[in-house]
Amino acid sequence: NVSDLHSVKKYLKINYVKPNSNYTGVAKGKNVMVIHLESFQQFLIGYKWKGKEVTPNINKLYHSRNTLSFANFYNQVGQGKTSDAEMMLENSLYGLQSGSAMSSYGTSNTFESAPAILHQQGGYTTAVMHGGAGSFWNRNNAYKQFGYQYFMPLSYYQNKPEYYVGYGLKDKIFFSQSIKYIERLPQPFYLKLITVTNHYPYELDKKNQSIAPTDTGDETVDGYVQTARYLDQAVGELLAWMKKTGLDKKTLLVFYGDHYGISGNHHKASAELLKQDDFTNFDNLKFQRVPLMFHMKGLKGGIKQTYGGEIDVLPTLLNLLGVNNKNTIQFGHDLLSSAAPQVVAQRNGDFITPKYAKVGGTYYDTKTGDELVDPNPKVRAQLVGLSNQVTTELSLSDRVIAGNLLRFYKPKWFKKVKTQDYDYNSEKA
Ligand code: GP9
Ligand code: MN
Repeated sequence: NVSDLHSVKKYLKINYVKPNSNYTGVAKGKNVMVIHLESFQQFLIGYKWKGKEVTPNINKLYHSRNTLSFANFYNQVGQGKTSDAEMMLENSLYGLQSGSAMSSYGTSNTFESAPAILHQQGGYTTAVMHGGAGSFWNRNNAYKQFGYQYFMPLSYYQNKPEYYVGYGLKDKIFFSQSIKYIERLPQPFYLKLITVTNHYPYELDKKNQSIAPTDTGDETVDGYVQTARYLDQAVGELLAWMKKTGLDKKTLLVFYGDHYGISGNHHKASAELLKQDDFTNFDNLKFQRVPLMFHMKGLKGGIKQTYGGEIDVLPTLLNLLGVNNKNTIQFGHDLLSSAAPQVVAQRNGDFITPKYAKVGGTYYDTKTGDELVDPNPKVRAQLVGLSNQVTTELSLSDRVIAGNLLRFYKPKWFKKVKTQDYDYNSEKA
């Protein structure tokens, strides 16, 4: 009910962080292209197998002086996987403890999402393209509530058996067929391209394999570098096209990994990949790091050590675009702000900060990875404080979604989305 909304507003007001004004509006009016890197973990960046970089194109982007890269950026998804990542990026609201928020609440909830905000405040055309079924994760409904004007799922693409693997079109084919749609989007646009080839179980036809599988002997792990390499090449092709057409000069690119590729059930193989003797639960928490990169001609880049997560992408993006980010119901913070809180929640209540981490019932020293055995009372109080803060934040976000609280929130700067304005439900996929 409405009083829940007041609690949320109060919490967000107390925890508000002013964005970094040096970056406010540096990408104003640019197109925004969000490239969803399926199951792409941070450890892949710079990773070499048999002496070769697995992802040379993404590595180059990561180190470019025109890229803001984040070395300690964590995925924060739960069971909703990709859809939780999307929920966080579009709304700065967490996914749910169980199930998928987009599936359970995407059809009927009110949202104040990135596409609607950018359309209303920046005149953006908004679209999602994905070479998989439109109904997966309830996208065909949820995107309407998010205010996406266009959604091009698989039914908009030419499909053949050799084009497709796993959940959708192979990334190179998906990107190359997306071009004709991208070219027709009125600018500035806010466009999300969702890749899918680098998805468990990491299958790829021989012809597209350009690096040997790893040799841990864990079958569901060893193909990961091959599909990651393929995704990297697809990104390379997309960037080359953007350069050729000049679109790169007018566009802010946002790259993010949605969640792990190698789950916590593969400690032995993970240790081998990282050339470590063992792989602890703390290592597995650090394994949740994924890339976040903002790339644009002229952007003052650098590799940032700030700890953050998917919840923080929208506030960071809105600041770069110079779009209002006050009085919003968003749980994240501008990652470029020197006051960013750097407390990164995991959906299960675990967390990591530059100093401390929690996995299950165990606390760790983030710097050393050592368990904190018998911390002194002062540290103990800090740990409990952090733990409570994380739980509070998650449960307040849950209340926003489960209580559909945004229907009560009517800020001056936002007009409610009318889903009947959008018609892409007719797609047959
Ligand atoms: C399918 C895709 C996969 O459309 O986005 O979702 P995931 O299994 O990674 O959650
Ligand atoms: Mn995914």
